[in-house]
Amino acid sequence: MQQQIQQTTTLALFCKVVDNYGDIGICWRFARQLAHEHGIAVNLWVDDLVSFKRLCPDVRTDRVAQIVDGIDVTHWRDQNGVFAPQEIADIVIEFFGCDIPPGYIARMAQRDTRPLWFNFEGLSAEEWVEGCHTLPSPHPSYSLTKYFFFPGFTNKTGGLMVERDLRHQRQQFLQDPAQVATFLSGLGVTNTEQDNLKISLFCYPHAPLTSLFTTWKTGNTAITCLVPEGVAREAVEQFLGQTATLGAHATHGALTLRVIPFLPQPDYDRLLWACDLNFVRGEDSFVRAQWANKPFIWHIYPQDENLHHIKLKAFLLRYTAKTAHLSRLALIWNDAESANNEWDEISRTLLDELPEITQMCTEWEQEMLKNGNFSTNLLKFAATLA
Ligand code: TRH
Repeated sequence: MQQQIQQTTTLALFCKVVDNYGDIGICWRFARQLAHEHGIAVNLWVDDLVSFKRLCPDVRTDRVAQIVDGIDVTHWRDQNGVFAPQEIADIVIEFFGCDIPPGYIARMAQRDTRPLWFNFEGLSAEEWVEGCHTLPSPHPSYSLTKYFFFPGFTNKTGGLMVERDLRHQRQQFLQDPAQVATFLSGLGVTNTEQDNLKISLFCYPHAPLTSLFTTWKTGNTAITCLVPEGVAREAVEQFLGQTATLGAHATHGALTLRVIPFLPQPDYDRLLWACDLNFVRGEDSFVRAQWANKPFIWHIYPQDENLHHIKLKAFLLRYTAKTAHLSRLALIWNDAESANNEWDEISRTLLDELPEITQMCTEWEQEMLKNGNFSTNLLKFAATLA
């Protein structure tokens, strides 16, 4: 027998941090939405509290169990454990196919009301996603079925994760120049620099940063580039001529580079909103840049045999139909195409085209909103199984 989705529903979300911040970044966002917008009692199991703390400073790294922002957080230390029936949630979600403890699965199979079980998959614009979205996978030995649930860019996928009041929050922030100025000056941006073209930079270390910095510093546009501490350290230090500690900054030619803190997630959104162009990476900052309604360049998470280039091209095909330069720069940035001495021209033209591209961002945002919100879509699908 299955259960109805309702306010008293409990949900366990299992997150293994494979690398960087995307895994916990996505799970934390998802957990908060389920709890705050849908009233679900969420238990987030995460194996790396140190990475978690970086984007959510309230997390205590020395606690096995804690409540953060109304969400039960459990430090997932190993695969052992015997679970009591009342510990098993109504809905169980494993992020990116992480293996949940065998004892937990065994107990899921013993519940009179079987939990609804989902695998939260990775984001891709490739066409095959639509065919795999919501497919069932029966467990080989227990009477349990797990369903694959994919985020995506079409209405035949789960859509993208977006908070109910995000647009409103963004509009309120941007309509209040004093708030934006206070936010930026809190990051060290001077009054004079507030009028510069503002760019946030979050990428993997292998991006062609030296070429980018050279173009910007020799160009005519005054730029302030904000880099969270620890990001692209080597190239940033080369430009600064000093250690890239918090607050370090230098101006060469038209470019000022500033090392800012790695921000809590809500402030990272504000950074994306406040900038004119955002360099983002991985999966979650990539999606947040789309909700920031500002032009962005995506540095995709690298995979063996350049599989990520297929993913990148699939996205660009959907996204950049109208802006050849944005697409070309993204391909060069990800080493999917060679610059052929055109780097300077392309990156400069891109700056000229920013107003036009910003218009396109608005159209894209509208299109993506039509697919609904990932969390709500997942719960709606769960209700069809209940
Ligand atoms: O950190 P990432 O490179 O994470 C990656 C990707 O998710 C990739 O797909 C995955 O396979 C790999 O991890 C294991 O990039 P991403 O996805 O943008 O995650 C960064 C998170 O950190 C995101 O939630 C935004 C957040 N963040 C802040 O909260 N503050 C900051 O200052 C910055 C720069 C990021």
